[in-house]
Amino acid sequence: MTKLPEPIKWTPSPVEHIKSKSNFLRGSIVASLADETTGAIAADDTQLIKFHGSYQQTDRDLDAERKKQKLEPLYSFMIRARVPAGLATADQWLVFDRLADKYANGTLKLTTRQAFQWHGVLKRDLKSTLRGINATLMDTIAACGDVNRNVMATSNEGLSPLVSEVAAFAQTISDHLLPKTTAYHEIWLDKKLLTEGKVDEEPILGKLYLPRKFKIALAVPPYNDTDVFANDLGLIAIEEDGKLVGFNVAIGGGMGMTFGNEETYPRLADVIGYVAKEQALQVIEEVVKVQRDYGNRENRKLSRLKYTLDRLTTPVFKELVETRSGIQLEAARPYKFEQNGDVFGWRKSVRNKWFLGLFVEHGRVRDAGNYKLKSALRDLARIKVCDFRLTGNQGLVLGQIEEGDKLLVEKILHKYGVDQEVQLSGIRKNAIACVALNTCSLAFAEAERYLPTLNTKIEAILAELDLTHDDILIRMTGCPNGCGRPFLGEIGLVGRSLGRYNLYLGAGFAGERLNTLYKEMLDEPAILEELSTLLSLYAEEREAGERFGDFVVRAGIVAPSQAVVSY
Ligand code: SRM
Ligand code: SF4
Repeated sequence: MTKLPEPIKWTPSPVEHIKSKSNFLRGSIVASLADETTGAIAADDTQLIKFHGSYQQTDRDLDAERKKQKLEPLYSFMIRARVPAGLATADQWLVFDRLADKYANGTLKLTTRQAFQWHGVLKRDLKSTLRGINATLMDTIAACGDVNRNVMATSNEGLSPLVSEVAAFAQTISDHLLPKTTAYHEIWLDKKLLTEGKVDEEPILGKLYLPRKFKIALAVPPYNDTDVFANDLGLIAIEEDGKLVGFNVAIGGGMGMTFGNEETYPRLADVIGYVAKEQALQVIEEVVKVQRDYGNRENRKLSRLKYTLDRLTTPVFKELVETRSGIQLEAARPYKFEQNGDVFGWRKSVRNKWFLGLFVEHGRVRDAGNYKLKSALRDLARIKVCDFRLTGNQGLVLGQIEEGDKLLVEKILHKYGVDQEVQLSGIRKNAIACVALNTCSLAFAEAERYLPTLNTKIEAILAELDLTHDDILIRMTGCPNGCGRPFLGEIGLVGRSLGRYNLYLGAGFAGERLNTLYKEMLDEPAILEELSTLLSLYAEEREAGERFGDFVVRAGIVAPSQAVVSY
């Protein structure tokens, strides 16, 4: 056996210092909340509050004007709930809908990791909003920060008999890896008694928590709708005779990169082996602990597991996990993914309940003109005919519907103009756009507010080529951090500056091959011109059943990029 490496002693980054002196994530958040002289919180607390599920933001549309008027920026907070496997009840939906109106900007945002977000909450309303969420027995702990984030899993039980067990396991993982500090309950829920005479401990995450965010997703083949290979740790459900027996384990995925920094890159996870379901939690915990001990704590740009993996090499990382857990992974079992987008329309589960996959453009739940999605979903929640399952593609599945209620569901959707019969183009229903402006502090360009308009223009091109109903994956983000997983788009548009995007092409349709940079700094006319040429070629020269992403690679328009590998 080779000698395994020792962890490196890093010079701690500023964020490591903040965590270290925070007394298990308390910092001065209580004092910050009480300070009425500003809408902001103290600088160190802006790092710590992420662990509690919130980000301080400004309204970027107003930043310049307020600066001119010598006003402080319009500070507000984004709140993110932790929703393992994206499962929410009708009662939770109703409360969340009300919180959006009462304290936030009137919309609910369904994220690319199956979570809820509220934007625009003022400091004075933070506590009430968090308490409102907690009153529904959902919380926001570890939805952000250097911890294990929301655990994703396929939520549409109409897709496979394995889905409910896999989703329940996602909840188990989420609970197991949660921070143990009682800071959250003290600060937001006033539960002081919890800490009396008790010292906080973090047996898994450690006193300094993880070096960086950590993400886990589970997928049930043939559906890769959680983009399992974009995660630090991916688990692919393996079945035998219709029963879940275990998981293939994939490590080292991540989308984020920084323009101009060659050391950073998007990366797909490597499949390192198979583990039986009874031993899976132990292996998961050990992967987290290896990253905790070996991850870079000096340079946050290089601290995700993917960089730890490439520094140590995959075989060494795997050996560390096996040696420390005492569990040998078996050879990865065969599996096949067919798609990573959502499945729309009605599906029946093995328990004879119906599930309706619903399109929600970029996850924004609101009423717009005659399309009153927010009202429709509120009505459905009121009469409790379904539960609400968020997908990993900013979509929604209405779940557990009785046969006799199907018509009623359709009638309510129709009443509010949310008809499922509406013929969405293949490009629109598969499109993902991150939040970007006006709330994201890191955005260089628009995404959610712009992609719908751009798609309308692309739809005109597609219509001429008779490609309207071809499924094509387009993904846009306002910067290269990758929140909409743009490097897994057959067409990826990544914001460089206002109105300018890098165009990436050629990802696989099932999330198993990254795309490749094709052209830089394109404005809208240039994007449309490029896509018009490429889509025309595709319409003329594609082979039967060939996907757009595969075509551009086969035709030599772009070189193939990294694909999933097995060790
Ligand atoms: Fe993200 C940071 C929004 C999924 C990679 N992400 C942010 C912040 C919090 C900006 C910030 O740090 O100030 C964005 C808040 C915008 C806003 O106003 O809401 C933000 N990320 C989102 C969401 C809401 C996008 C969406 O439109 O759905 C997604 C929330 C997920 C959730 O519920 O937890 C979201 N972010 C992702 C994903 C996709 C995924 O996880 O499958 C990624 C790529 C995968 C990955 O992590 O590698 C992603 N977000 C990032 C990064 C880059 C991390 C990196 O390793 O380089 C940042 C920046 C950072 O961490 O420094 C970031
Ligand atoms: Fe913000 Fe960039 Fe993430 Fe979009 S990809 S939400 S612009 S950090």
